[in-house]
Amino acid sequence: MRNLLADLGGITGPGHILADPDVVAGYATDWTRRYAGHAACVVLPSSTSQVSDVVRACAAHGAPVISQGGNTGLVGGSIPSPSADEPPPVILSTRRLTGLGPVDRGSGQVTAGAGVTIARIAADAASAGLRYGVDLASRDSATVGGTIATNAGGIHTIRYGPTRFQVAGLTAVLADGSVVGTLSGRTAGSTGYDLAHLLTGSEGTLAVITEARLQLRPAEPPAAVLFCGTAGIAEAAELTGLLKTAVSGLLAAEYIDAEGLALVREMSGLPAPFPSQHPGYLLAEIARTPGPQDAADYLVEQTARLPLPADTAIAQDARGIAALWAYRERLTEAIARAGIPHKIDAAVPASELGAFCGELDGVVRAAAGSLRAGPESGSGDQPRVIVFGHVGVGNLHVNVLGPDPADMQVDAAVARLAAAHGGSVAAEHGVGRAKTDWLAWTRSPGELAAMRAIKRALDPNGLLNPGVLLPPETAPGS
Ligand code: 2HG
Ligand code: ZN
Repeated sequence: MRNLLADLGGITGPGHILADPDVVAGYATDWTRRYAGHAACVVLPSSTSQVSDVVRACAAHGAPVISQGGNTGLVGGSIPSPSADEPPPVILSTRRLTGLGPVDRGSGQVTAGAGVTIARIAADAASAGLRYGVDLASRDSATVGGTIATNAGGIHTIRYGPTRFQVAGLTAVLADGSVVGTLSGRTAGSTGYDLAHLLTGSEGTLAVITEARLQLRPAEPPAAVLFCGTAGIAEAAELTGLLKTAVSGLLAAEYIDAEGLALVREMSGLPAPFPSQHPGYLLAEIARTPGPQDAADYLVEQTARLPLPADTAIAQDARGIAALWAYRERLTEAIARAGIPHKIDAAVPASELGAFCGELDGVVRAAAGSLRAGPESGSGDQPRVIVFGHVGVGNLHVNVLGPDPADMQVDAAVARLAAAHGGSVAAEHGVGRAKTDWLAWTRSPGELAAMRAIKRALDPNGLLNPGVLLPPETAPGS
């Protein structure tokens, strides 16, 4: 191990190898504090060529490489395994890969290092009169590399699609240290397998992404945000469907259930949005469309035909818009302050959202029944179930406070329920370490075999993020 650290120090300079156990523990523990592992050290290369040398050195020492961006993941995908592996893995942090090229106004593209934050890309795009299509509450820490590795979605997926839709090219280092990819941003040309899109969503298991060419979008400032009190997720989904066809620029459609609103208000002191409470709330953001009308006329005209609930607040100025977004944006932080949550990021078809949420409480209670309650239980030691997320694309975040964070029964039960409703056990957060055992509920045996074949071909020694995304292979005959 001493040789490994010396070899890595020879590549990056010894100042960029972190081996102090307390410092390493910070990188080896995720944002939720639910996943933690062991690592030999953290290495911070500053270029693609240094990443290549680091991967080669780790391969020579047989040390697994765990790539990590801003460490904002929620499923343990950039956290080493908790078992005391021999040899211990190396966390390859991309935080020093912060190069950001000029926005190319002709193509509307920009080249960014894997360690550039989403907030920085957004600011850079805005200064060129453009916007980056991926935005999420963790924008100040989440990185280009991490969001590509997980194919992150965020609040504007309904408008621009997930990260995959923004990737016009990338550079990555494979397990043997070779560098692949292109940053030309060329969109025409079909010459076989598309590595950029194969690596998007591969969660660090096939390569270490070092740079990306990102497609930016025209700036679409919001004209208004609607905040509606609804009878629950089914009504919120129905309203979203109506909005999708009635307004031309639906930028976001987000859901918060009553428990989520109560918690965010409890933790942040935000005022109640309406005098009476509702089972759920829909936040819809609508873009200003080009044309002579001002925002108010536009909104009146576009929404006049819609059966909006009586309790609908409409904000049209920046301050009012930010005040309504605060209920949604501060939710994850509010939950984290209340305890260590079970987080299940699932996708469910729009037509099944009502049924899924209708069964959710019962399923959670049944699964939690046999568990020791943690200190964050709801009243009467019942688990506290919070549902929110990107209703416009059927991506819900189920958070459960109360049951022992180390136990996965509640998580598995919710994931199974999503799969039973034709959904996916993972949506924008990825599979990570948390969900590998459930992949077969969503992917067919043929698909899993193809995924394994790709992994074996690109990373025959299982060097990159072992234990993430794919479940461990069962030995023949076992
Ligand atoms: C969001 O949509 C993030 O705010 C985090 O994906 C979700 O905290 C969560 O469960
Ligand atoms: Zn989300």
